Amino acid sequence: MELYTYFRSSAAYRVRIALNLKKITHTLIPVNLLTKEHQADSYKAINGQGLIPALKLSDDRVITQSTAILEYLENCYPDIPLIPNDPFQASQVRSFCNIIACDIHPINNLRILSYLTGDLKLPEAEKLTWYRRWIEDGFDVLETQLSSTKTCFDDKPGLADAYLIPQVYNAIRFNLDLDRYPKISNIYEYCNHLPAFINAAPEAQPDCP
Ligand SMILES: N[C@@H](CCC(=O)N[C@@H](CS)C(=O)NCC(=O)O)C(=O)O
Repeated sequence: MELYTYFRSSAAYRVRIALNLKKITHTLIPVNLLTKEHQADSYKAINGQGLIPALKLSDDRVITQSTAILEYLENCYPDIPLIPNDPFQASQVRSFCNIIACDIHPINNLRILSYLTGDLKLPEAEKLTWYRRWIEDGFDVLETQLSSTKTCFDDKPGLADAYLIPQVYNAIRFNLDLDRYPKISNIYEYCNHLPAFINAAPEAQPDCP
């Protein structure tokens, strides 16, 4: 299968982590967000929304939206599960992931930030205030949902870690003070020593300048 990716796309970063954790053979196809390759007709033929990531299966069928891609991988590659079997525990993992996928990430996305500084002409400093505001809002709650385990829900990496680590990476990039989030910080530190996370990191990607 082929993953359409961009090294700094946190939605693609989630999928890269899951593919690595599940040991699924795949090829990375970089799409450059800065040169707007994602808005070209050739990419929109793959993902009509013009967003990263998209997963092309070996029979050329395509899945868009990282959450749908991750659900597909969980269903079709169950040997290394990323969510617990127990329905209630699984719901807690999905709830954690959705805080990131639905309530933090979409309002801090590239096109939202470009709209703030472009169309609305907000100064750069206000854009950063916006960015940090919504991460802090989510992280304040995520921190309370964690125990002192090595990873989010256990001592074994899973779906919640695949969502959390890219979001923390972005938070650090935008100079968020992580001292307020000791559990999140410890999990970030731990996961970033695991090969699946090291190989999925932006700096390890073929399109990282
Ligand atoms: N909900 C989508 C979000 C995808 C998304 O927003 N991707 C970003 C990169 S992380 C993107 O392509 N941004 C391009 C833009 O904002 O113009 C998913 O989870 O796949």
